[in-house]
Amino acid sequence: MIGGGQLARMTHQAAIALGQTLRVLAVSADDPAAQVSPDVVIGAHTDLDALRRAADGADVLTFDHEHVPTELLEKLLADGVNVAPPPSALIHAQDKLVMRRRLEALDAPVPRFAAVAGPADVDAFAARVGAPLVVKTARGGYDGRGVTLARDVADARDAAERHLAAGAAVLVEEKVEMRRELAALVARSPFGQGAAWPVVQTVQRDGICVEAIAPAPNLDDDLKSAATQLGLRLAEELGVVGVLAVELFETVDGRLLVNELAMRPHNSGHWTMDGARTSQFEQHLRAVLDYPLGDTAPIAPVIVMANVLGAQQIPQISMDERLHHLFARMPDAKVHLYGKSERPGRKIGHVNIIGEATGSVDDDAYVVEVRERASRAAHWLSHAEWTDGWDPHDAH
Ligand code: AIR
Repeated sequence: MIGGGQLARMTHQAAIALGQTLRVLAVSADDPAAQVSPDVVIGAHTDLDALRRAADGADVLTFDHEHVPTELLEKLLADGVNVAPPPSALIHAQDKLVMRRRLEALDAPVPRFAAVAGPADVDAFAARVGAPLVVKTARGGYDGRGVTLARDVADARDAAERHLAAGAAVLVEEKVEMRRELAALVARSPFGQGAAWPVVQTVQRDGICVEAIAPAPNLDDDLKSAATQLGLRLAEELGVVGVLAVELFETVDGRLLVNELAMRPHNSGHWTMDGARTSQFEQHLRAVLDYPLGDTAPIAPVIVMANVLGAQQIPQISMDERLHHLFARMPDAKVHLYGKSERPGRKIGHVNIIGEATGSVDDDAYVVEVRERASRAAHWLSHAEWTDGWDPHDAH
């Protein structure tokens, strides 16, 4: 796996059960996956020699992020390396302009957009669509980086010029009026088998995913099947091998629009580790190894995942001690820590809470309760602070 972050770490965890060893190409021996895999190659994902060393003798090469240049992957393909997903698919997760154009050609719903070569393109688009606008770099952004919400045309023009001056390809999009964000997570094997987990709702703060609710509560049946079919169809048409995440907007007028694609395990699928019969990490391995895919059924009416994001002020008490307190209060919390240093806003772990079997995902009070428990646990782990003021010394 190219990249040694948390996604590689959790993929390695799944590989163990399948009798596989995940070799990782990591930047440093401290990377989350390098800490746990016995087979680590240190190097950069932009260095062909390092990629070749990592691929040597492997059954298949896959990714923990989408940043490996496709030119290098083409060279690996020419060497005979089994690259999954192949660069011809991966390009749609790397370049938002390529992705938007291809999806439009496939008649898949996307926000209105235009490529920007200069300020005149922003003006022309704004004249057609109006403000506010969203200016994005075509490549490189994740967790909200490279995305500017512009209130008016002047703002949008400034943002575009700034990105263009830095040498980036730029696009401008309508600001979609959305009800919420959803994600359709699917997997596809080279054999052509597809499998989909239930569509989830994701909650973002400052462009970073903080929570995922599986399945998405109160989702209209037609939208549910449209999102699932779209995920499976895109995986097929783009030739994806492995997990594909389709990030979606549900608009206020009840439509779906594709925001972004990711071709690897994805934050919106972390709930599957404890909440589905097959986790996304195992499924990604099954898919790239061309095994039959696993059962994607959820094991409870609702499962909520909350990210542990580094706090502004790192707490005095150690993570070990925080964990101790969390487990004392919430024995059912399923915790996944990534072995990362704490920095403000950085994804350092997540918590899954499995809802009681007697509940229903369309019962608002039940979902609110599970969400509160998940976010309270995650906040405790990052801040060493109980959001409800709970004090263990008062509890009997
Ligand atoms: N990642 C990659 N794209 C999106 C995400 N979340 C994961 C990968 C990558 C890690 O985040 O596992 O290696 C990088 O995290 P950080 O906090 O070091 O930037």
